Amino acid sequence: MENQKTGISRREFMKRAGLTAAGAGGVLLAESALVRGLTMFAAKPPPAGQVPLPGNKIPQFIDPLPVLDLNPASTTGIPTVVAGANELVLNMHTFKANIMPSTWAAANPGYTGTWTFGYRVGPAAAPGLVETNVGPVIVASRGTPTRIRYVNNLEASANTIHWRDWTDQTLHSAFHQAKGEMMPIASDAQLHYDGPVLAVPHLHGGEVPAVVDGGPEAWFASDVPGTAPISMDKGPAYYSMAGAAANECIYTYPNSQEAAPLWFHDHLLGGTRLNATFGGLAGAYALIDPDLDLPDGLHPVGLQRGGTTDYLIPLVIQDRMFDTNGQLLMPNAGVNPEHPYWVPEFVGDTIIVNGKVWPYLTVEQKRYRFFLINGSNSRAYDMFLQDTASGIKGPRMWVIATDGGYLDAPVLIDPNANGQQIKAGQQTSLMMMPGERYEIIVDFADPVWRTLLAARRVRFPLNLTLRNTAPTVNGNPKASTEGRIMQFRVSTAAPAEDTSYNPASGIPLRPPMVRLAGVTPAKTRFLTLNEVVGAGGPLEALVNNTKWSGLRHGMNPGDPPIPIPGSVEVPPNWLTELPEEGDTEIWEIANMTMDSHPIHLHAVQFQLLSRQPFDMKAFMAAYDMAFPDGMFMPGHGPPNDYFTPNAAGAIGGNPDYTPFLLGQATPPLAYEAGWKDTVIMRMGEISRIAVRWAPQDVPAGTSGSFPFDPAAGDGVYVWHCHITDHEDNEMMRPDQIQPKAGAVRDFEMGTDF
Ligand SMILES: [Cu+2]
Repeated sequence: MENQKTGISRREFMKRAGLTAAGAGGVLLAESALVRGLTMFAAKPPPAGQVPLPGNKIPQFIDPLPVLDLNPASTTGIPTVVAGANELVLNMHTFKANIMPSTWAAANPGYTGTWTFGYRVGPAAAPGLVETNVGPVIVASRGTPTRIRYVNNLEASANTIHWRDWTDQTLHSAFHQAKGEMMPIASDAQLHYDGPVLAVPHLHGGEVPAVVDGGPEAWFASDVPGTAPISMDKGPAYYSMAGAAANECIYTYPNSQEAAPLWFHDHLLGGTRLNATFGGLAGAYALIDPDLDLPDGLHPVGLQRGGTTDYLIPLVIQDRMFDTNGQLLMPNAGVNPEHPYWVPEFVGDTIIVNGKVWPYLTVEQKRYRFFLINGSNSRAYDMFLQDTASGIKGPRMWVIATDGGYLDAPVLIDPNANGQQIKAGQQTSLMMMPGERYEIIVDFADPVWRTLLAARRVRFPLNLTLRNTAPTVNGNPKASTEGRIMQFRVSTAAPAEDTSYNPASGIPLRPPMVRLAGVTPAKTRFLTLNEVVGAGGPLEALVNNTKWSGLRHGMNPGDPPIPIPGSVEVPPNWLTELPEEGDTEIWEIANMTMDSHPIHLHAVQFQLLSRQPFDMKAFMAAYDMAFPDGMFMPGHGPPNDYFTPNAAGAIGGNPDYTPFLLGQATPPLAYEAGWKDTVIMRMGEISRIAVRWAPQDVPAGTSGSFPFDPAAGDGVYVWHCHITDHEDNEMMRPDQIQPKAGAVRDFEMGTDF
């Protein structure tokens, strides 16, 4: 019997699911990719007029990595802005960037840069050719709000960025909203979007009021018209402080949270994969805390050696495909007729870092601090360093910060750990799925590594490759292309003494963070990740089997859609996640898909408690049986009433999973055990997170409130999968924090934001 969710026989599916559920955590991703591969489709043609340039035809390690440049108008580095009291203007532009290697450009004289989207600093006209399209690094200080005027000047055409070819108007998206329709327009199904480019900026990881969160329906249109008019130039959740032009929004972020490596990127409904992760609208936001007492040698935005500061180096890691003209090429042949242009997971065969194809960075034999962002659509990176010539792995890496801020102490990643150490939990690589960030320190004079080099008589200078071994829907990465992220050229230069913070010392990075484990939750929600599969492959992905709108089919064909029972309408959607401000909730999320998903919650930082395998076959049988006709109904919401607790006391509308648990719950990896806003949830596992709807530094077990009304202006947040191809196709839900009565606020709507 064929399973309607997977399109393959249930027995076949469960055999593989059982295999992965029993496996160790580290191999799950690989096996899930293998399983996914079975449902994958044959290669489809590229967009009309573009010929793919295979990644293995692009030279590697030709040009230096762009690093941060304290000139906000820099065209060679990453423009960097220290935010203060003044309004910052960020223009969303379409422009040319020097993404392709200079040797390739020299051999292709017709190439004058790759058309891309990007954020640029200042109100000036679109820039000329720049080295990178990566958005500016904004350095903001805790306690000093950052006011940003975002200006949408984006344009797209066959002569510039081929963005229109990538749009799919069958998705629930801003594109039909711009035409005044709540739902996709049937007559547009085979057509690409032809109006002005729509966009909305989101501060990822930011603890900000919902109206300035830049959610998917808060979009606004460019002042550059398309070929067809639109009837709405703002989304239903658009908000701005007073004084914005029609193609602008003005947001002020409170910066009230703990120091953290945040980033900002576009979040357009049905278009995040096009605008942000593939198009280029993304940048780093380093929130520092001037009052945080850091250990000697650690600087808020880098490392300190005596009187010298070495600024941190952002590594925005993304994958791309290019055409033979060096222009962005996004495959747009859908796998199902229902979505003619949507691709379930974009995977590029070329890696870019900070907007440059396979760059290199020359380093001295000393410590460096890096700020890593996985800014890709769907690609995970599992990373370690390796000497290119000898194959010796290392140096070691130390993780000092997660998505939401500093860890209590550095966590070692040792690629040469032995079996016993690995069994004891030692990690040998750093895994990141889209949306995750980590800050790491690498000592290019690591004494342990130098011993290994000396034993093999390897001498400096030497070249290291930042390797990637994470599989994709296409299987394992090719070692010669996707298996390489960038190169580090370690020179013979070395300081007489490196007085910067040494992570190997184990000196704490901060006073111990608040820990939410053990707090009695006000509510436990048990929710699911679901995949709906059509004739040709994945059709859509869902959280808790619920559409973005919260609407499901009526009882009979032809009936209008109806909201999930008990849900609350915040137009134009119906919400089921309505946590009370100050409450600590446990969210238990069962991944019933054949994929890993990085699940991201807006508004707060949370903590991963554990992951535990469950018997998917048996659970799914019970789950399916709980639906009205004893059969899974895609998009129906959970099978039972959302708000009636199940046998284990959890709301969410799903049957108790307890009888189906397998094995032990495993704690988060040591480097994940800090504040996170995006965590990897694997197939066949229940991932448990503790979410407190309050600031991070409120003591555990107490309530607390935000300095702003989180629901001011009836604003909503979202929670979603950060595979942007998934979030663009229903794997996202709006939610709203119920403000605490009587909470003291000092950041007010209308004046402060
Ligand atoms: Cu996903």
